[in-house]
Parts: sequence; C-alpha cells; structure tokens
Amino acid sequence: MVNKLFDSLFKKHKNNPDCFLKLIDEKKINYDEFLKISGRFSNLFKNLNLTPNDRVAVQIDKSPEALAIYVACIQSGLIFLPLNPAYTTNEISYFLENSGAKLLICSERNYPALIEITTKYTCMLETLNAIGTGSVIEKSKNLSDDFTAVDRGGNDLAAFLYTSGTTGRSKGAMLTHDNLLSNAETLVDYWQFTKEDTLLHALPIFHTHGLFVATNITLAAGGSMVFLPKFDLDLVIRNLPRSTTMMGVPTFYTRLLTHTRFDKKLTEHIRLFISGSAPLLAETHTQFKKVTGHRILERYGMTETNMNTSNPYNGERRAGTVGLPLPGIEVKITDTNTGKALPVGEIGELEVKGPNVFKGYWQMPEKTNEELRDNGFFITGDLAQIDRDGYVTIVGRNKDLIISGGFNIYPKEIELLLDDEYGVLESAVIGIPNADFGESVIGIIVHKEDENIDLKQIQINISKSLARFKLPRKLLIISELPRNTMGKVQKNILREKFGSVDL
Ligand code: MCA
Ligand code: AMP
Repeated sequence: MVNKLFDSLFKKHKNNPDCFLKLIDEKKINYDEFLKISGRFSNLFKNLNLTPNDRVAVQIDKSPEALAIYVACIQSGLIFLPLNPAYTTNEISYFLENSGAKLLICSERNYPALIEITTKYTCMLETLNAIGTGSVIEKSKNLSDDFTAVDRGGNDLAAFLYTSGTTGRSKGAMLTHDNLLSNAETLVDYWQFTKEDTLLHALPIFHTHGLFVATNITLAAGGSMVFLPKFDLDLVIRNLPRSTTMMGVPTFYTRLLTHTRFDKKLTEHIRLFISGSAPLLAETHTQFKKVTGHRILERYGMTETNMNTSNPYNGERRAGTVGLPLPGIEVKITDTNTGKALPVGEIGELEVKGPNVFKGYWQMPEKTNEELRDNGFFITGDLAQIDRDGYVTIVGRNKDLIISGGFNIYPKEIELLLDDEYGVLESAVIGIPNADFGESVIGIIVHKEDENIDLKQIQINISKSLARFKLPRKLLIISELPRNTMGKVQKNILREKFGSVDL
C-alpha cells in the first residue's frame, strides 16, 4: 500500500518518541502518541462507513486533536475540508451543499445550530471540543490506534480549501497529495528546517499558512511546534524563548513591536521569522530589524498554490518584495488583456506554474478554465513586477479582495447582501488602511430615495450571514457611486475619498 502524503510526512514518525507538540500547560505530545490519536480517528471514520474521496468538513477550535483529524483524513484517503470557526450557519450551509461533505465535525456549542442543516444535506454530524472532548473522542477511545493507510497516489485529492471569488461564491480549491508534499519538501530545504527546530505556532489551522506551511514543514523536518490556541500577544511573548522559528501574518509582527518586552534578548533563540498571507510593510521589516536584529523573511503564496516565492534564507531579504521563485516553480508577468509575457521590470499579472499548483475548483470547470491555463500556468490575480535579479514585488491586485489580519474578504459577497437590504439602491465595499489589520472593511451605500434606511438594522441583518471578521466596520451613505465610462464602480476613487474615515 502506498499513500503519498501519509508515507512521506507521517508514517516515518510511527514509534518516534520525539516531541511533536508543546502545549501551553507544559504538556507535550510526542510523534508516536499523536499518530495513535489519528489512528483511532481513522478507525472511527471507517466505522462511520466513510470511503476514499468522501469530504470531511471540520469547523472546530484549534487543538492537537483537531490537527489529528487532518492526519486521519489523509491516512484514510478522505478529503479534508477545514472551515473557520467564525463562519455562520448560513456560510456552513453553503460549504456542505457545495462540497457534498459526508461528515461535519463541529464544537459541541454549535451542534444545535448545525444539526438542522446536516440533516438537510444527509451529512453526519460529530463533535470535537478544544479541550479534547466530544463525540469523536468518545466513539474512538476504545478503537485500535493502528490503521493501515489507504492507497493514494500523488494526483489524488488531499484537501479542499474554500476561497472566494469576484462573483461572491466560494470555490473549493482541490489540492492533491503532490501539491502539498512538493511544497513542504521544497520549503524545508529552502528555509533550512531541521529536527532541532521548534516552531512557534499561533496561526489558525483552517488555512494554508497554519495548516500546510507550518505543520507540514515541521512534520517533514521532524521538529516540534509550540502549539498555541491562537495569537495572544502575551502568550507569544512568553513562548518566544522556547522557540527557534516563528511564522505569522503581518499583524503578528506589528503587534509584537508594540509590546514593551519585545526586544533583541527575547528573540535571541529565534533563527527565523517568516511573514506571509498579506503584504508586510517595508517599514515593519525595517523596524523589526532595528528592534531585534532579525530580518523577517517574507514569502508569497495562495490557497490554490501553497507557496510560490520566498526571500532567500542566506541571501538578501529585500523589504517590500516577496523574493524569488521557489525551486521548481516558474513565475512570469503577463499583460492583463492579452496574456502575453511582459519584459523585466514591467507591471502585469503574476502567473505561476509548478507541482504546487492545484487541480482546479470543485465542480466549477468554467472557473477553473478562467484561472488555470492549458499550459499549466495559474493566473493569480495579483499585479506584480520582477526585477533583474528575479525578485518579485506584489504591487496591487487585479481582483477585488480585502485582506484583513490575514483573512481574505471578498467585497462582492458583502455587496450582494447589502443590495438586498431595505432602502439600499446599490453598494460598494472597500478596504481602507488599518494599522493593526492592514486593511479594514467599510461599506458605502446609495440610498433608495423612496425607502427609509436604518444602517444599524442593516448591520444586524447581514451579520446573520457573515462571519464577524467580514462585517463592515462602518456603513456610509453617498448620493452615487463613481463609475467609469464602462459603468464599472471606481473603487480607487472611493478608497481615496474614504481611506481615512474614523472607524
Ligand atoms: C478577528 N477579528 C477580525 C480579524 N480577526 N476582524 C478583522 N480581521 C481579522 N483578521 C475580529 C473578531 O471577529 C472579533 O470581532 C474581534 O476581531 C476580536 O476577535 P479575536 O479573535 O480576539 O481577534 P484577534 O485574536 O485579535 O485576531 C486577530 C488575528 C487573527 C490574530 C490577526 O485574525 C489571525 O490569527 N489571523 C491570521 C489569519 C491567517 O492565518 N491567514 C492565513 C490565510 P467582534 O469584536 O466584532 O466579535 S492562508 C493565506 O492567506 C495564503 C495561502 C498564504 O499566503 O499564507
Ligand atoms: P488566499 O489564498 O485566499 O489566502 O490569499 C492569497 C492572496 O493573499 C494572494 O493572491 C495575495 O493577494 C495575498 N498575499 C499572500 N501573501 C502575500 C504577501 N507576502 N504579500 C502580498 N500579498 C500576499
């Protein structure tokens, strides 16, 4: 039996007594213990009659057991589908319907709200809580921890990660065993991870960054992780001295810089700080260097591709750039209209190709064709330029996207909801600069003259369908939206006009 990802990242750790997870209560879980948890979960999945390629959706809080669910899915040939705990029942309903998931695992607190929709979609519902309790634990505690991994080749699917689009509908990016494995192996070498490394892990595990980049690298290298439930500034400060590396979104680094205890001494054990998921301001890079002596290594990736480019480990880390293409990955800049390659230094659309590039969007062939070319290049929607030395700089986006604290928010999804509200003629949602989150969401509304409008009520109404991090921090009314000659809303004008409103 061969299971590409499991054999390479997990199986080798069977009987490995080395520490894998260091928890906040000083508890430690070694590799062998961790694999036994996932072995029991795999046997539970078998008892639940799940078969290869079935989708397992999880909306659970971060915990060692939550991570073991990911491993059990890979071991069982199931497709892992992680979801943000902040999503509302409406949002979850869409993911279940679209993915056809056979099982949803949620926290006990959400069970009453979710049972109705899982019944509707004939999806099983089990529970798992952050403290390691729930039906998944109860039902698996007496099962064998031994499980022979299901046969899976490199081209088989390992995970669906949903990412939104300009239409406002989330798309399930299908990632294969090879996509995940190739990237993990490349990054271990590129960033020189070894079994001596302890990664400070404060990221969520429902996105590429905390799940695949951080976890798969640690597993590939055989190192350990200080596994924090979330990014809590004091907790991170306390745990830095027992770590050798840290990964984070830019908000982590700007918050660290505000802490009085954060200095050179506190970070002397760290060999590498890595940033991604959103632009790291050059001034943050510079200030971090001043305070700690460390040059944050910025890299660039996407849900559809994992990591594409990175500043070098040994060479020059250039602030404001996302570095060089990773080994085995091609990048090019193309004209947004013609798709033709542009000369060095010119700004255009960034396209990437390599073993990291996903297989397409689940049951959306037309979307896949729009973004994935026949020649294997994926059109990222990011505007970039590449200099003579090969360094890539992201200069903007050819897609309507807001990134707040590393979470992606698609304006269209919010505009569709606002437009349905009483008193709203039309709306535009934009991101404006925010020192903590990078960007924050605001909604701009044109009022229907013959209807009353109640902005507070609108916020309440849309909050039923939107995770809180997506909610506009402010709603404003204007008389009309600026449009170009083609009738397209000119969001750049709105960003200029409202970029500094008080939130
Ligand atoms: C929380 N809130 C937010 C955000 N996070 N609002 C806007 N943007 C956010 N990112 C809101 C909550 O809804 C809540 O609102 C209030 O802030 C407090 O919530 P809390 O959870 O306490 O917030 P926090 O702990 O301060 O969280 C901020 C955070 C977190 C630590 C920056 O958002 C985070 O961990 N971000 C990382 C995201 C990430 O991993 N991205 C990787 C994507 P209310 O008070 O109204 O209830 S992977 C990716 O992008 C690609 C592939 C890549 O390259 O990596
Ligand atoms: P997602 O795959 O949906 O999480 O988001 C990927 C998007 O995040 C990319 O297309 C970029 O727009 C943005 N992104 C990720 N890393 C960086 C970075 N280092 N600098 C600038 N933008 C980034």
